[in-house]
Amino acid sequence: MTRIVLATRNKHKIEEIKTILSDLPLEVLTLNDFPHVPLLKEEGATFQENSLQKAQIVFEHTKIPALADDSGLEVFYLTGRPGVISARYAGEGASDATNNQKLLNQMMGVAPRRRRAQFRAVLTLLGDRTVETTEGICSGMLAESPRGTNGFGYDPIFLPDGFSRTYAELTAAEKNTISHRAKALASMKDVLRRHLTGA
Ligand code: ITT
Repeated sequence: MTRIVLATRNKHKIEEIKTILSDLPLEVLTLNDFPHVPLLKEEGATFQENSLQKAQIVFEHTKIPALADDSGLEVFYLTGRPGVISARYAGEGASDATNNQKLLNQMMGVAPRRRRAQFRAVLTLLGDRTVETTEGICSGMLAESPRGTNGFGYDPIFLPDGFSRTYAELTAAEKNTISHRAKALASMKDVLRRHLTGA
């Protein structure tokens, strides 16, 4: 069976990606299978750069096609922040709760119509003769306070369009139908199917 390795150490991403790819005839490995791969640095200015960098490090060390995800939340009122620094918005090693609180504090008193935000995920598949990128966006708005316990990151404060519940109040199956990651993966699955059939 064809193998790929997920170039992420985020266990929530791993769970979402594995679930969404589960109907393809692929063996999906993770960095847990390759403990010698160094920590993935993220120094790029864009999701694309970071996604490619992560895939490159993992492909270099494993020689197995690598699938990387770089993602984050973009708030229009904050001209796209936290964006590429979503994971460390309140500082290196900050918890999800601290990042959420920093963002909510910055948005305190901002009217609902100015709370538009979007999640973006950029995926890169890198192999011997392959470099493919796909992107997914999920639009919505920032909640006033955290709600829900599912998921991770900014899930408790993001209300996707068409829902009165936050990402963290959706079931995993619901989130995996509408999320930024699900959309990027839908396009990536077309790429993977082409590779699997040699087309
Ligand atoms: P890897 O680099 O190992 O993949 P990471 O968590 O550091 O893991 P990123 O640099 O791509 O990944 O940062 C993504 C951050 O954006 C993540 O830590 C969350 O804070 C946020 N994020 C991305 N997707 C999310 C989602 O589906 N739900 C909530 N927050 C998300």
